[in-house]
Amino acid sequence: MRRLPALVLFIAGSLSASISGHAETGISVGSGDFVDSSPDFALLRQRAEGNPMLLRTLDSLVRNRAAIAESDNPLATLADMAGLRSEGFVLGEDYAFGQADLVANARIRGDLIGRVFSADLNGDMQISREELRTALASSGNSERNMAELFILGDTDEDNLLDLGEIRTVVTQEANRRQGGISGNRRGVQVAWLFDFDSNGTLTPAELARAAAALQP
Ligand SMILES: [Ca+2]
Ligand SMILES: [Ca+2]
Repeated sequence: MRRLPALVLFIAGSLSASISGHAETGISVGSGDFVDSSPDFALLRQRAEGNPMLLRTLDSLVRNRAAIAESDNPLATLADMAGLRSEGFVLGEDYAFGQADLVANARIRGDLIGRVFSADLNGDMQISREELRTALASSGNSERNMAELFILGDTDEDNLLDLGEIRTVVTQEANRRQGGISGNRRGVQVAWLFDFDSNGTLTPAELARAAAALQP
């Protein structure tokens, strides 16, 4: 057990209104004057392993931990230093970084599925090569991506894109496009790092837990 400065306990304690139970969050401020944050720090390190950007961020936060703890608003300072503020994060509120990505991904999939099925002329929920040819002929060059998706997606090469093949190719294409948009957003990755219960939402309690984990 490592002794924590009173200020860290203040950080955790000041957020107790939003913490439903200390046992769940791992912050135990009620039973004595110290909490053991070393397992949490080890967890953050382990999660950052293999991600140079997250390792650099974590190192920088550790180097600046005194400045964070001694600032007027330690959690705000931590959020600024971690790059969270540039990503729509609001201090004191749940930050559903995971859901935002899920919604964006679903929209891309919806758009792709709509375009794929606009070629399904006989409505059997499959796209034949004939149907694709007719659809492309009537829509011009703007739908050239459709031909690529068809070739990529027809993995059994029977010249028919069935529902299973459509699902696979649409999922892959949506992930590829989204990776290009949001793959390296620092704030989202830091939110993922601090999301202790891995549910896609960084809560104020989890941010406080991360702040405590950074203090020796
Ligand atoms: Ca096929
Ligand atoms: Ca969470």
